[in-house]
This record gives sequence, C-alpha cells and structure tokens, in this order.
Amino acid sequence: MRSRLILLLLSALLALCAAPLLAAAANAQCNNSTKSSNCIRLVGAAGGVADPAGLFTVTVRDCVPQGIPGVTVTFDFSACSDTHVGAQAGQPYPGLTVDPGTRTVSAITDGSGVARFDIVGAVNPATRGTVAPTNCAKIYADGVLLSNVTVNAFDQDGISGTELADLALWATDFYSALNQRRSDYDCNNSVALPDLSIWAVEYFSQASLSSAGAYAW
Ligand SMILES: [Ca+2]
Ligand SMILES: [Ca+2]
Repeated sequence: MRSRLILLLLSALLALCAAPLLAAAANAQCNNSTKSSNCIRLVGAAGGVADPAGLFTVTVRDCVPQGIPGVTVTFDFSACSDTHVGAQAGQPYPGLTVDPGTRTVSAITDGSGVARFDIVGAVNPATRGTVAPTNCAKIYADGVLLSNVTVNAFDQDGISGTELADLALWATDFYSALNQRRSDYDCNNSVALPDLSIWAVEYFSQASLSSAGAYAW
C-alpha cells in the first residue's frame, strides 16, 4: 500500500516537472502568437515620454492558445538599412533593451504573454540612399522566429523630432516613386497622399518633439 502511494506521488511529481517542457515543445510546433500591426513606427518623444503613435505589441501564445509570460521578444533591425534606433539612454519607454551590436530591441512578455514596444528611432540620413525591403525587421520569441514587420519613421532626418524638414524629405520619397517603406505610414507598400495625412496628424500631435540624442547604430 505504502509503495503504491510513493509511486503515485512520484508520478504526480514527474507530471508537474514535465508540464513546462511539454508546453515548450508544443509551442515549437504551433505559432498562435500575434502582432498589433504589419508595420512598426519608429517615433520621437516629448517631455520624456515616447510618442504613443509608436506603440506595438506582440502576444506570445502556446498551442492552447494561452499567453506565455517571461518570454524575450526581440526585434532584429539588422536588415533595415535606412532607419536606425536611439541608443538605450534615449529610449524612455519602460522595459526596452537595445543591443547595438546585433541591432536589436527586446522586451519581456507580461503575465498575459504581451510584450510592449514604443521605440524611439528615425530614418538614418547617412543611409537614406538605400531602400529597406518590406518586412525587413524580424521578430523572435526566445530566439524562435515568429514573424516579420516593415519599418517606417516620421522623423526623416533623425534630429529635432517630427518637424517640417521631415515633411520635405518625405516629399522627396513621394516624388521618387520608389515607395520607400520608411515613408509608408498606412502600411500598404505605397508612398501616397494618405501617408502625408498620417504624417500631418503626427506632426500636429506634438508627441514627437525630440529625437534620440544618440543612435545605437
Ligand atoms: Ca526631424
Ligand atoms: Ca502608404
């Protein structure tokens, strides 16, 4: 009787230990994770607060599907040639970790499996001659590729936040007909007048009055 009880206890203990492993294995087999948009907007800040126009969420779920807390969600911007991200000190949004070496920005999922980003960044004037492709940024969850997103930025020169000089640079993209994704604010792979309308709303919001003081790359 006693040995049977011990066996039962051991079985229960093994099941408890195996549960997280099984969840991790199951998660590798199915991807129920979601993102808030197909494009991420790099923004400025005002009064020490990152512009809410740049808010982006990634929700990491297992096969149940249920949100997984404590997962490191990472944006890899290394293939996004014409934009760059502010250095760690210039990222007021809480919980972001900038790695200049790998050109990544990471955040940890909360109790509901949600990782939140609001990244200060801009078009890089030094590489403006390049055109980053659609879906240049990769999103990883604990190192596993989840998805890709396109990157745009209201601040076209990387200084003084979103101001009229940026509008002039946006216009050069508009007239070039190259459909640079950096200037495509409604995320339809085309630079057109509706994007100008979105830029104007952003400009008058005055939520991106300042740029990053320094850039991570
Ligand atoms: Ca600017
Ligand atoms: Ca567009």
